[in-house]
Amino acid sequence: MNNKAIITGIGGQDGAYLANHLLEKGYEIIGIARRSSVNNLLRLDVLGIRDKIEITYADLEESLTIQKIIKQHKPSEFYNLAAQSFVEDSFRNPVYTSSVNAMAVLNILESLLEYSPDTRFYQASTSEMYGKIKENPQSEETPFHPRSPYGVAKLYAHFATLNYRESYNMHASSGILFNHESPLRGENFVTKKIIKGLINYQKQGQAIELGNLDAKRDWGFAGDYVIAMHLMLQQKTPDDYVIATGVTHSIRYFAETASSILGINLEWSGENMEEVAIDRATSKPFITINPKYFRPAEVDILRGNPQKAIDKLGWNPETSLEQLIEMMIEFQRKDLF
Ligand code: NAP
Ligand code: G4F
Repeated sequence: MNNKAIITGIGGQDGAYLANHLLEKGYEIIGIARRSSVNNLLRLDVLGIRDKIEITYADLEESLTIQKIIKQHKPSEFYNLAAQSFVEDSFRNPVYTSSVNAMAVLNILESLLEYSPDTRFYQASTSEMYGKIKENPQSEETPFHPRSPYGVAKLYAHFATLNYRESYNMHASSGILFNHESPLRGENFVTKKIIKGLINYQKQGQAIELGNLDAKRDWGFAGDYVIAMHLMLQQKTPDDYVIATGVTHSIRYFAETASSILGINLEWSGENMEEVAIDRATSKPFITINPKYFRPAEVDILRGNPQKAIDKLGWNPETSLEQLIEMMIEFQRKDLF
């Protein structure tokens, strides 16, 4: 079989890192992106790989176009990374989020079954599906209880993937990925927002507004996680895998660590919505709380157990949170993205 991969969401954080990884392995890559009036392929430019990828423009909701692309290319591997990926926004746009994150995935599976049944399929599942967690840490066996329209839609796609595997013997796998970040992370997500905000504070003195500081996440590096996606599709049999570091930290800890690396001497003061982070050097608040960033239902804590991926895929999380923060800060100082 030829090494040809279709990647949806090619312009996103994971799409860019995965494309880079597969190009290094000699793959031909067809990237699906949606048309935009701004440059939504900037990450490919930053990694210097844009001209090595064949870009095809299609919205994931345009089911017939997606079908035609599959029929035309019959790829050896299909990675479905496109999604409305911002949990907070899914509360404002639940129907759209379900259309892209759930129904469009069903269309891809149907199209593959009809026109390219030997294609190996990867679905970008998520730790958000655990939501109100039933055990800690979470593994492939942990029951799901999503807490957002995003999580609910992703759970549908997760089980659709499982169902096509069981019903039609398709090589369809889901990676249950815990939060993964990088210098190329979207600026709405809390890690990038904090790092960009702190650097901006040092330059211009403008404070950052955040929401729930006490939620905890298991954060890894996106560059490590795309390696696991590829490994899943090289296995003889398809399966589901948790990809995580096994370590969890609060948003508060993330802000403290990033501040410390940047040389900002942080002191918390006040409580609840009145809590602020004070810069000891100036006595000014540089982090404040805005209730608008709280979600109608929160995922309080996530911590994954990646043992199955370690044992079966030979995968390992290589980057600590502290290394990740340093990498993000170093990149952000260049102000490229
Ligand atoms: P991301 O940076 O937000 O990228 C998502 C990509 O999907 C973007 O290129 C976006 O295009 C595209 N997209 C959105 N709606 C689309 C539509 N209707 N039609 C076509 N393309 C569309 O997300 P990411 O962090 O790379 O995540 C990749 C996947 O993994 C997503 O499915 C996400 O839900 C899932 N996931 C992420 C994490 C994480 O921590 N990063 C963890 C678990 C699972 P535009 O640039 O034009 O918006
Ligand atoms: O960075 P976040 O927006 O990521 P979230 O909601 O965990 O979702 C990310 O990870 C999922 C995997 O678990 C992916 F499936 C999903 O696509 C996405 O990549 O928020 C992390 C935490 C939340 O608890 C949120 O309430 O940070 C808290 N938070 C506090 N203040 C904030 C803020 N989040 C954002 N985005 N902005 C804030 O100001």
